[in-house]
Amino acid sequence: MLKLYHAPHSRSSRFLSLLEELGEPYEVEIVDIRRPGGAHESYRAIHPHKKVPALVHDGIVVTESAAICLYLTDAFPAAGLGPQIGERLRGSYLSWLAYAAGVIEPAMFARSMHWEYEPLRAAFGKSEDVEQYLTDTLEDGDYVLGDEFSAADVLIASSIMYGVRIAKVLPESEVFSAYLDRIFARPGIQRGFEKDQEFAAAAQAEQGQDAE
Ligand SMILES: N[C@@H](CCC(=O)N[C@@H](CS)C(=O)NCC(=O)O)C(=O)O
Repeated sequence: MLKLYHAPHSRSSRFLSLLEELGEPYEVEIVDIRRPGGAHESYRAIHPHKKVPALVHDGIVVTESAAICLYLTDAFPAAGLGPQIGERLRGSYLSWLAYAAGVIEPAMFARSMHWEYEPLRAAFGKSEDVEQYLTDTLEDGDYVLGDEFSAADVLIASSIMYGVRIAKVLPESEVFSAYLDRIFARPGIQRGFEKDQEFAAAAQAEQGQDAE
């Protein structure tokens, strides 16, 4: 059985979508990351930084979004959500997963903080280069792997969505908008969104009850 440790409207939300795309049964445990002091200390046994997402599968704990994507698509290859070892696009797939976590996320954060970029000191890329690379890639293909949707798109689309619509560190370009429309039109992604809304509403209702 798969269990997702999740907080509504957070980086774990995209895993509701990925799990829905995967079509495997899963359960969800809500982690209250927003309480003062963060998640309960007992959650550190699952995640070393008390963050979400975390996934447990048959007693194995997997943390870090890119690793969870890879774990799921390797564990359930029949879903066809990630190229397998030996397949032509495997290298690109791994590169995009690592790029999402190791380059896009820090580069966009650096941009939002107006950090001055020092190429010889920072291991991640310059945000202008990230923006250009994403634009060029998505001009050339519908997905980061070209014609093939994969779990990497779940990460990349959520970063672009956050960058464009929330942090406003990426432009609302035609290429980004069309890509987001394409990804968010997928039924599994939609179901994940709806489930996240339900979890958010339930958490809010619980908080309201606690306040009474
Ligand atoms: N590198 C982690 C980041 C996860 C992360 O930043 N999660 C945030 C929610 S969006 C969190 O749980 N924050 C709670 C905290 O830091 O106490 C990943 O990609 O999975």
